Amino acid sequence: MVSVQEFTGNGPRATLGRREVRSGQESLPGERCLDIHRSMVRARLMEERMLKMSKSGEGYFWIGGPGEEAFNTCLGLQVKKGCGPAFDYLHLHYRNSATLVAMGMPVIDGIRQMAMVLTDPHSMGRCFPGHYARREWNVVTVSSVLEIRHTMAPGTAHVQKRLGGDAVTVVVGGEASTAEGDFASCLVWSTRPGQELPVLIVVMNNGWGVSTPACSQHGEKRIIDRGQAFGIPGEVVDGNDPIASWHAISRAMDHCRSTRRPYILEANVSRLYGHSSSSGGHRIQTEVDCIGRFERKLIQARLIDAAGIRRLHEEAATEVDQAAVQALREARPTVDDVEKHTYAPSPVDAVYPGDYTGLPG
Ligand SMILES: Cc1ncc(C[n+]2csc(CCOP(=O)(O)OP(=O)(O)O)c2C)c(N)n1
Repeated sequence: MVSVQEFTGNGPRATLGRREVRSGQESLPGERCLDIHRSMVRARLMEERMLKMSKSGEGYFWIGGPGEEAFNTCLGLQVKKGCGPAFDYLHLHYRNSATLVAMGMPVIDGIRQMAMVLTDPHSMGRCFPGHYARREWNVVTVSSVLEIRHTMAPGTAHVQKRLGGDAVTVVVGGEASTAEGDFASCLVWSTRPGQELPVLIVVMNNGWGVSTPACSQHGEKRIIDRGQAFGIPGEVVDGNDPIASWHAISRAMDHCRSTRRPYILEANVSRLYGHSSSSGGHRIQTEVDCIGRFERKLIQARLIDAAGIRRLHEEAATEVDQAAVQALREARPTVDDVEKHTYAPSPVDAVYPGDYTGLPG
């Protein structure tokens, strides 16, 4: 970890780290801001390396989260991480890489999925990039089929509610996908009278569904307004602002943890490289870059200087380059691996192992 002192020479991290960085009425301690910033940079450089791999033939299709790092990092840092219903369940979107990095995923694991190698812990190299699955952290497999996670989320939340405690279920999707009926199912199932569920429904609003602008599709002013009919409170936050995002996530999680009821959080974010490699994967210069904006704030607060920021980017670039070199040397899945870990073993297998011929009619 690079320290504040190393960046600025202005004094020990303990002193500078206590300095608050403000955004409007809200603030965060300097030390927290530096940790968020470093995690955002590592996630961004990991994604940019993966995008490069898609163009150089070291991988194929790319889709991911550049432009969502501010919100997604703050989400990952506030998750109650662990395995089983006493911990938070995460039903994530394919743009949640910064959440995984903030939770402690080594960047090489994201790159391994891009490189389609057997060591990819999420899918053994068999899924698209950004399609994470971590059983030990309750990260439910990301599906390319939009919004089906919204019908699964009430299931994990139901178990959490039955168990007691304060764990919540977080489900994330884009604003365009909220047009799917599964989003409505999530609202209905999270609010059945007497059986309300601790689901934090996060809508990442980047203003686009592939190439269709949101303004041509939504009669409602804000996605969160759809929660009104169900009595679900909500909030819209500037997802490009890590300080505002941190506090909005904290309020939303507190609500779900303490009331055991749902909440909708809509984060306005950028889509920095378009939809995916299929739409070119070119940098969109007109979109706000949450990292550049946060860095100007950190410099202004004298927590870091331009040289320190440059060094941090260089370190992250070296880390992801080395990860790509390593990942590309690793073995790929074979035909025999195609179906592995797709289905849990059936109880029937214990009785008739590998032979179903003796099964009763
Ligand atoms: C059920 C389903 N319908 C359509 C698609 C094709 N598709 C993939 S991404 C996407 C747009 C999603 O937009 P949004 O929900 O706003 O998320 P974003 O990609 O902008 O983050 C579509 C239509 C799909 N994957 N699954």
